Amino acid sequence: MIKGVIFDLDGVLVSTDELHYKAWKRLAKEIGISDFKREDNEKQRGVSRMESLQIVLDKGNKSYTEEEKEEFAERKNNYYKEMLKELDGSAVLPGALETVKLLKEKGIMTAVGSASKNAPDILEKIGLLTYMDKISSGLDTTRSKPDPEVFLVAADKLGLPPQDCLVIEDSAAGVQAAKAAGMKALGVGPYYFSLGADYEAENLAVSINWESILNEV
Ligand code: B16
Ligand code: MG
Repeated sequence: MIKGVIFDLDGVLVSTDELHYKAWKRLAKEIGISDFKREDNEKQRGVSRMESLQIVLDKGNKSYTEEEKEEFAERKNNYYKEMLKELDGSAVLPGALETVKLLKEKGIMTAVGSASKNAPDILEKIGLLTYMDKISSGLDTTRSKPDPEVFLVAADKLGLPPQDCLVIEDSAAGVQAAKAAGMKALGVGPYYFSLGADYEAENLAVSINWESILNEV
Protein backbone atom coordinates (compact mmCIF):
# COMPACT_ATOMS: atom_id res chain seq x y z
CA MET A 1 0.00 0.00 0.00
CA ILE A 2 1.24 3.49 -0.84
CA LYS A 3 1.67 5.75 2.21
CA GLY A 4 3.73 8.55 0.67
CA VAL A 5 3.79 10.35 -2.67
CA ILE A 6 7.00 12.03 -3.82
CA PHE A 7 6.50 14.75 -6.42
CA ASP A 8 9.19 15.83 -8.85
CA LEU A 9 9.10 19.65 -8.97
CA ASP A 10 9.83 21.01 -12.45
CA GLY A 11 7.35 19.61 -14.95
CA VAL A 12 5.07 18.07 -12.30
CA LEU A 13 4.13 20.80 -9.82
CA VAL A 14 5.43 23.83 -11.70
CA SER A 15 6.90 24.71 -15.06
CA THR A 16 10.13 26.67 -14.84
CA ASP A 17 11.50 25.32 -18.16
CA GLU A 18 11.11 28.67 -19.88
CA LEU A 19 12.99 30.49 -17.10
CA HIS A 20 15.82 27.93 -17.14
CA TYR A 21 15.91 28.26 -20.94
CA LYS A 22 16.14 32.06 -20.89
CA ALA A 23 18.87 32.02 -18.23
CA TRP A 24 20.98 29.39 -20.05
CA LYS A 25 20.42 31.19 -23.38
CA ARG A 26 21.72 34.44 -21.90
CA LEU A 27 24.82 32.75 -20.49
CA ALA A 28 25.40 30.84 -23.76
CA LYS A 29 25.31 34.10 -25.73
CA GLU A 30 27.75 35.76 -23.33
CA ILE A 31 30.28 32.98 -23.80
CA GLY A 32 29.97 32.95 -27.60
CA ILE A 33 27.48 30.09 -28.07
CA SER A 34 24.71 31.52 -30.26
CA ASP A 35 22.84 28.36 -31.26
CA PHE A 36 21.57 27.13 -27.87
CA LYS A 37 17.98 26.16 -28.72
CA ARG A 38 14.77 25.00 -27.05
CA GLU A 39 15.46 21.39 -28.03
CA ASP A 40 18.80 21.61 -26.17
CA ASN A 41 16.84 22.88 -23.17
CA GLU A 42 14.58 19.80 -23.40
CA LYS A 43 17.65 17.65 -22.68
CA GLN A 44 18.15 19.62 -19.44
CA ARG A 45 14.82 18.38 -17.99
CA GLY A 46 15.50 16.87 -14.54
CA VAL A 47 19.27 17.15 -15.06
CA SER A 48 21.52 18.76 -12.42
CA ARG A 49 22.88 22.30 -12.81
CA MET A 50 26.44 21.26 -13.71
CA GLU A 51 25.24 18.59 -16.18
CA SER A 52 22.91 21.18 -17.70
CA LEU A 53 25.90 23.50 -18.14
CA GLN A 54 27.76 20.72 -19.94
CA ILE A 55 24.85 20.44 -22.41
CA VAL A 56 25.35 24.16 -23.15
CA LEU A 57 29.15 23.89 -23.42
CA ASP A 58 28.86 20.89 -25.77
CA LYS A 59 27.35 23.33 -28.30
CA GLY A 60 30.69 25.15 -28.47
CA ASN A 61 34.21 23.92 -29.05
CA LYS A 62 36.13 25.47 -26.17
CA SER A 63 37.28 23.73 -23.03
CA TYR A 64 37.11 25.41 -19.64
CA THR A 65 38.64 24.93 -16.20
CA GLU A 66 36.46 23.71 -13.30
CA GLU A 67 36.70 27.22 -11.84
CA GLU A 68 35.34 28.78 -15.02
CA LYS A 69 32.52 26.22 -15.14
CA GLU A 70 31.57 27.01 -11.53
CA GLU A 71 31.44 30.70 -12.41
CA PHE A 72 29.22 30.03 -15.48
CA ALA A 73 26.81 27.91 -13.41
CA GLU A 74 26.63 30.57 -10.71
CA ARG A 75 26.06 33.33 -13.25
CA LYS A 76 23.21 31.36 -14.87
CA ASN A 77 21.71 30.67 -11.46
CA ASN A 78 21.75 34.38 -10.64
CA TYR A 79 19.87 35.15 -13.89
CA TYR A 80 17.42 32.34 -13.07
CA LYS A 81 16.89 33.56 -9.49
CA GLU A 82 16.26 37.08 -10.76
CA MET A 83 13.41 35.69 -12.89
CA LEU A 84 12.12 33.51 -10.03
CA LYS A 85 11.26 36.74 -8.16
CA GLU A 86 8.23 37.05 -10.48
CA LEU A 87 7.05 33.47 -9.77
CA ASP A 88 3.71 33.03 -7.98
CA GLY A 89 0.80 30.59 -7.62
CA SER A 90 -0.19 31.09 -11.27
CA ALA A 91 2.83 28.97 -12.26
CA VAL A 92 1.44 25.85 -10.55
CA LEU A 93 0.66 23.27 -13.24
CA PRO A 94 -3.01 22.25 -13.84
CA GLY A 95 -4.30 19.75 -11.29
CA ALA A 96 -1.17 19.85 -9.12
CA LEU A 97 -2.61 21.69 -6.11
CA GLU A 98 -5.87 19.69 -6.27
CA THR A 99 -3.87 16.41 -6.37
CA VAL A 100 -1.75 17.36 -3.37
CA LYS A 101 -4.88 18.35 -1.40
CA LEU A 102 -6.71 15.15 -2.38
CA LEU A 103 -3.80 12.94 -1.31
CA LYS A 104 -3.48 14.76 2.01
CA GLU A 105 -7.23 14.25 2.62
CA LYS A 106 -6.64 10.54 2.08
CA GLY A 107 -3.95 10.59 4.78
CA ILE A 108 -1.05 10.20 2.31
CA MET A 109 2.27 11.86 3.22
CA THR A 110 3.72 14.21 0.61
CA ALA A 111 7.28 15.10 -0.35
CA VAL A 112 9.20 16.74 -3.17
CA GLY A 113 12.14 14.99 -4.84
CA SER A 114 13.88 17.47 -7.11
CA ALA A 115 17.32 17.99 -8.61
CA SER A 116 16.89 21.74 -8.08
CA LYS A 117 18.82 23.54 -5.37
CA ASN A 118 16.16 26.25 -5.67
CA ALA A 119 13.35 23.79 -4.80
CA PRO A 120 12.46 25.15 -1.30
CA ASP A 121 12.42 28.73 -2.61
CA ILE A 122 10.25 27.81 -5.62
CA LEU A 123 7.78 25.85 -3.44
CA GLU A 124 7.46 28.82 -1.12
CA LYS A 125 6.82 31.23 -4.00
CA ILE A 126 4.13 29.08 -5.64
CA GLY A 127 2.37 28.46 -2.31
CA LEU A 128 2.97 24.69 -2.10
CA LEU A 129 5.57 24.58 0.68
CA THR A 130 2.99 24.19 3.45
CA TYR A 131 1.43 21.18 1.67
CA MET A 132 4.68 19.20 1.68
CA ASP A 133 5.70 17.09 4.67
CA LYS A 134 9.33 16.87 3.50
CA ILE A 135 11.64 18.16 0.76
CA SER A 136 14.56 16.31 -0.81
CA SER A 137 16.42 18.53 -3.27
CA GLY A 138 19.76 19.20 -4.92
CA LEU A 139 20.77 20.65 -1.52
CA ASP A 140 20.53 17.15 0.06
CA THR A 141 22.05 15.07 -2.72
CA THR A 142 25.25 14.67 -4.71
CA ARG A 143 24.09 12.26 -7.43
CA SER A 144 21.62 13.11 -10.20
CA LYS A 145 18.64 11.14 -11.48
CA PRO A 146 18.65 8.33 -12.75
CA ASP A 147 20.50 7.70 -9.48
CA PRO A 148 17.82 6.95 -6.84
CA GLU A 149 19.45 9.13 -4.14
CA VAL A 150 16.97 12.05 -4.22
CA PHE A 151 13.96 9.71 -3.80
CA LEU A 152 15.63 7.53 -1.16
CA VAL A 153 16.41 10.67 0.86
CA ALA A 154 12.74 11.75 0.49
CA ALA A 155 11.46 8.34 1.71
CA ASP A 156 13.93 8.40 4.58
CA LYS A 157 12.79 11.90 5.60
CA LEU A 158 9.16 10.71 5.47
CA GLY A 159 10.13 7.70 7.59
CA LEU A 160 8.72 5.29 4.98
CA PRO A 161 10.26 2.25 3.27
CA PRO A 162 10.74 2.82 -0.50
CA GLN A 163 8.06 0.28 -1.47
CA ASP A 164 5.45 2.39 0.35
CA CYS A 165 6.24 5.42 -1.85
CA LEU A 166 4.97 6.46 -5.28
CA VAL A 167 6.95 8.94 -7.41
CA ILE A 168 5.33 11.35 -9.87
CA GLU A 169 7.78 12.31 -12.63
CA ASP A 170 7.92 13.99 -16.04
CA SER A 171 11.37 12.77 -17.11
CA ALA A 172 12.68 9.35 -18.16
CA ALA A 173 15.71 9.76 -15.89
CA GLY A 174 13.33 10.47 -12.99
CA VAL A 175 11.24 7.36 -13.67
CA GLN A 176 14.44 5.28 -13.83
CA ALA A 177 15.52 6.81 -10.52
CA ALA A 178 12.17 5.86 -8.93
CA LYS A 179 12.49 2.28 -10.16
CA ALA A 180 16.10 2.07 -8.95
CA ALA A 181 14.83 3.24 -5.55
CA GLY A 182 12.29 0.37 -5.53
CA MET A 183 9.31 2.72 -5.94
CA LYS A 184 6.37 2.75 -8.36
CA ALA A 185 6.16 5.73 -10.72
CA LEU A 186 3.37 7.74 -12.32
CA GLY A 187 4.58 9.43 -15.52
CA VAL A 188 3.06 12.80 -16.49
CA GLY A 189 3.81 15.65 -18.91
CA PRO A 190 4.32 15.91 -22.68
CA TYR A 191 6.24 12.61 -22.86
CA TYR A 192 4.16 10.65 -20.27
CA PHE A 193 3.60 7.73 -22.68
CA SER A 194 7.29 7.14 -23.30
CA LEU A 195 8.80 7.40 -19.81
CA GLY A 196 8.46 3.71 -18.92
CA ALA A 197 6.35 4.50 -15.83
CA ASP A 198 4.03 2.01 -14.07
CA TYR A 199 1.08 4.41 -14.43
CA GLU A 200 0.57 7.17 -16.98
CA ALA A 201 -1.46 10.39 -17.12
CA GLU A 202 -1.11 13.30 -19.51
CA ASN A 203 -1.15 15.68 -16.55
CA LEU A 204 -2.51 15.89 -13.01
CA ALA A 205 -5.75 17.55 -14.17
CA VAL A 206 -7.05 14.40 -15.91
CA SER A 207 -9.02 11.78 -14.00
CA ILE A 208 -6.64 9.41 -12.17
CA ASN A 209 -7.77 6.24 -10.39
CA TRP A 210 -6.02 7.00 -7.08
CA GLU A 211 -7.81 4.25 -5.17
CA SER A 212 -6.33 1.58 -7.40
CA ILE A 213 -2.83 3.17 -7.55
CA LEU A 214 -2.62 3.68 -3.77
CA ASN A 215 -3.95 0.25 -2.87
CA GLU A 216 -2.07 -1.87 -5.39
CA VAL A 217 0.49 -4.12 -3.71
P1 B16 B 1 18.85 24.24 -10.19
P2 B16 B 1 13.44 18.72 -11.29
C1 B16 B 1 15.48 20.17 -12.37
O1 B16 B 1 14.33 20.06 -11.58
C2 B16 B 1 15.22 20.88 -13.69
O2 B16 B 1 14.30 20.13 -14.48
C3 B16 B 1 16.52 21.00 -14.44
O3 B16 B 1 16.32 21.65 -15.68
C4 B16 B 1 17.53 21.79 -13.58
O4 B16 B 1 18.79 21.86 -14.23
C5 B16 B 1 17.68 21.09 -12.23
O5 B16 B 1 16.42 20.96 -11.60
C6 B16 B 1 18.64 21.83 -11.29
O6 B16 B 1 18.08 23.06 -10.97
O7 B16 B 1 19.81 24.86 -11.14
O8 B16 B 1 17.72 25.15 -9.78
O9 B16 B 1 19.54 23.62 -8.99
O10 B16 B 1 12.75 18.36 -12.57
O11 B16 B 1 14.35 17.63 -10.75
O12 B16 B 1 12.48 19.25 -10.25
MG1 MG C 1 11.06 17.23 -13.78
